[in-house]
Amino acid sequence: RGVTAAAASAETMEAPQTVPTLPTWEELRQELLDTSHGAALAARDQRRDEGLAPHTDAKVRYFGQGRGKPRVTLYRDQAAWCPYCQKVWLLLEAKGVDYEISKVPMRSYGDKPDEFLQKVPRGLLPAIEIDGRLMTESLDIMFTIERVFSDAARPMFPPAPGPERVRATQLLELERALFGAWCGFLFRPEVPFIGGNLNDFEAALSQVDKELASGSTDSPWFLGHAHPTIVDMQYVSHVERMVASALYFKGYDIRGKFEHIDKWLVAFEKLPYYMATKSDYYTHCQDIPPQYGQPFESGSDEAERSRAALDPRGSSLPLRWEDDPEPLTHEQRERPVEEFKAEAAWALVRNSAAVAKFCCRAAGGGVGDWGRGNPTRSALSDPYARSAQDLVGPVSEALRAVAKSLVDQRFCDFE
Ligand SMILES: N[C@@H](CCC(=O)N[C@@H](CS)C(=O)NCC(=O)O)C(=O)O
Repeated sequence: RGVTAAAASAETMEAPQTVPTLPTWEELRQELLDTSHGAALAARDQRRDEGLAPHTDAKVRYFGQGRGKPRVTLYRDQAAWCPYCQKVWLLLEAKGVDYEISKVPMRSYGDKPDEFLQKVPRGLLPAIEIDGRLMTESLDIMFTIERVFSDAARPMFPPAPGPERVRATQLLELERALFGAWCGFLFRPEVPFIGGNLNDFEAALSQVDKELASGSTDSPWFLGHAHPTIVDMQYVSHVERMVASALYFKGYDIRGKFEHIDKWLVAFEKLPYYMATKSDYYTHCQDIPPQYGQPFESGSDEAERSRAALDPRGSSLPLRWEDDPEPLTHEQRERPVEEFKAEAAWALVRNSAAVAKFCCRAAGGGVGDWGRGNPTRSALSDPYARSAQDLVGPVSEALRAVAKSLVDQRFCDFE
């Protein structure tokens, strides 16, 4: 860009702009650390590395004083896209049970290591070890965690037989019905005029919304406690995916249509540990097809509009968050935009070598080989593609310019 600007100004006989010097990654790191946002991000990273903050990259989590090897190991998918892993992860966080994390790719994103397949021959995630005993099946895992680490003052499921337990059990059944209706809505062709798949999905959502409305007025949660329970966790990971996919593939706005579901999601969004597990709409819409199959896209105006607005290929700068169909959380709305820019720059600085290498895969060797002809393998994943080594240096330099622009408006304005 600097060279182009100099050439352009030579043609027009204007005084050439001074080409700003690009800082090194280390200089960028220091520059960020000298700001309050950067210092806060470094402190956050340190807490995460010590296991004291929820984060997708945390390798261990401690809630008490002890710093030894936790009794629990959670085997979770690498990219934090597996909804069944998310439920278990949320429960451990909500209960404050110390745990270690071992990441394993889902089959759509890579091959599972042999050590994991020896433990879990079918390869299913999540899996958990409690005191060295391994188990699978997310709901069984959640009930086992609740039993082994019971806390009578904060029950995660009604412990005694009675009406509350009956209702909690019925709510778990309703969740499976909602899941089935979502699958019908997304993965079966649309029925013209009758609206069959939509009607079933909408009826299930209405039922869920009614259940959320029927509880205590002080509590947004299904069972009326001050905290979310296993019932809420059982729902939220798939509702998160339903909200994103219904909008993107069908133009159907669940949060706009169902007030109590929306309030319940807002309550989740106030929990830092939920936010650490949450994904964004676009990511969900890309990670659903290799895992579940390709949804049927609606051609309605609403669907076309949502897709265009959510797909980054259609975006132009400056981004207008007010128009984004994915709502910001209350906490995100309160934060100044500089904080987000600093966070993005910090992420680039911390991971610069890996990001540059990743960017250069598209021009490298073996691109697309792994996923070719197999729709259950994500075409975007390509774990064995080799980066074009000769491009890593220039790409890294371009990324330094991006990072610098994020924290220095003057650099951004340079033409
Ligand atoms: N019923 C199981 C379902 C678990 C499941 O379907 N897990 C998926 C990921 S979301 C899986 O491990 N699939 C194999 C893979 O992708 O490698 C549970 O509740 O834990």
